[in-house]
Amino acid sequence: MARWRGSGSARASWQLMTGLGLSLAGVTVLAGEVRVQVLDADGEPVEKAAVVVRAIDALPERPAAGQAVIDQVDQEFVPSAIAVPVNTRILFPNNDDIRHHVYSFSEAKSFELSLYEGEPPRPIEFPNPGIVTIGCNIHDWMRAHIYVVDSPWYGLTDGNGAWRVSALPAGDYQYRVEVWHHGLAEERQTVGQVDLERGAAAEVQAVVEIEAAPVPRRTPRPDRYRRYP
Ligand SMILES: [Cu+2]
Repeated sequence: MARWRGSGSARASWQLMTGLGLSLAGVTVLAGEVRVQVLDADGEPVEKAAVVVRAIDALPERPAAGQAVIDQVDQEFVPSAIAVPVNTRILFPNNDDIRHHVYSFSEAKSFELSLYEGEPPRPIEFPNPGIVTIGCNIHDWMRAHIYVVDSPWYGLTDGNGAWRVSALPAGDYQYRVEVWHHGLAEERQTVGQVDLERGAAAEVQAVVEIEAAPVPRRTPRPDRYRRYP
């Protein structure tokens, strides 16, 4: 789990581990694989960062849109982070016995699902790449991040800050590796460029400086909520 740094930091930055800033630790015999580890400035793994890999100088491949669900359970969003392709439709069911009011003011997608229980009236479509932060208007601590990506190769880091993609097209391609995280000043940071020859694998270790989770933007009415432990 990443240790969040204190809030108020004006900027975030990334740095690369070796050479020209890129830790290209070894090219081995595995085919079309890129392994990425994301660490914070203290060397702690960053969990639930989105990693996006793009082929440079190749026709852009569009990821297939799908459907996803972000549940509301015990007054929390489950999962609290998700990476989805552009144009994915996400349903926000409420499994609590109280009403939630789900909203986003994010540039990539702004929407509002007014107070409801059970199934919301409709899924929400996410046509623009970027990071969408959702909250609940009633329970201010509820927070989730939707990473809407425009590449077919993406995922979230695990508890060790690690993620890998092993199905990259064979060939003499260059790939760009990006880390997306809501705590980064720029939200998306290029952390490496990988020359991936046929039958090759590469490792990228990215150190990113991340800010604390955003301060809640609205204050809940005290009579309307009980603080979730
Ligand atoms: Cu709520």
